[in-house]
Amino acid sequence: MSGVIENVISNAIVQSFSKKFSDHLVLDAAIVGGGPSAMVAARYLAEAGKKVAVFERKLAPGGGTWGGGMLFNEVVVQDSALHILDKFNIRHTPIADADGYHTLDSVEMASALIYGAVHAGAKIFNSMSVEDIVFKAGKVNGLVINWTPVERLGMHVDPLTVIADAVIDGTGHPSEIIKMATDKAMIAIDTPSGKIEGERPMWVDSGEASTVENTKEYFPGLFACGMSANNCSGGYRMGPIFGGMLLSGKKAAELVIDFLNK
Ligand code: 48H
Repeated sequence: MSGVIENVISNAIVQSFSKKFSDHLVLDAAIVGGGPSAMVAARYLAEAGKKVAVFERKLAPGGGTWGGGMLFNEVVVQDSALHILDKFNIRHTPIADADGYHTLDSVEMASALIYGAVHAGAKIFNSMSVEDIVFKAGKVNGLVINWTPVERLGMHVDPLTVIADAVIDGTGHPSEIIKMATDKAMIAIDTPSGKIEGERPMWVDSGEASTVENTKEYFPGLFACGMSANNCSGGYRMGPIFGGMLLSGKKAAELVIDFLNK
């Protein structure tokens, strides 16, 4: 009974997804987590002609963007990151009594970041969790992935792998990938202790600046952006202000482009 519409739909989805997935099993850059810093990094990498994919645990990418501040779905971005908002066509309004700061709709921001990354050529694989890294001959070579429902249900199902020249940890507060690298591959990362320093309490301006400073290559081929970078290097948190996340994503892409072009 092939050729009936029910079969045509199913077959088209299976074929189309299989092609997309197999075309992205070997990458220039693999990004873990689909938060705001990762979406910006993905777009800049794709625009530079790099083959890049994002693996996001949840059904909806966007990370902590959607909820704004305490579920009031607005966030704040400062002047220095407006050029990134403008690139993604995200509208913003100046805050009357805080020179240089702007509010914006967090749902518009999340959806525009995702759309911008995908339209630039990055592929997003949602509902996929990165459960391990590929670590060969002293180098991070890629990711070990599985379906999130498999992870959540604790099903005993072996994973698949994605090979990548560069890996970006965009997993937010827990720095999951760098933690795997330090715990399981027992590598020393580029921090004072050689380990994850741990996030510090709220200090908005310090946290915003250090998020960008701490966006770097922590081990050859292994980078961190956004809150993951802050956690690795012991930066302060900053609450619902997102300029640092956007600038961190851009910086991560620039570092990875340089690394790949060497
Ligand atoms: C697949 C994974 C895995 C995994 C996690 O936290 P995020 O929004 O990322 P950032 O760093 O770009 O943005 C941080 C910002 O949202 C924030 O929390 C701020 C500004 N906080 C300040 C404060 O003071 O609290 O997103 C990370 C994403 C999430 O969508 C996770 O589901 C995903 O990564 N993720 N995906 N495999 N192992 N771990």
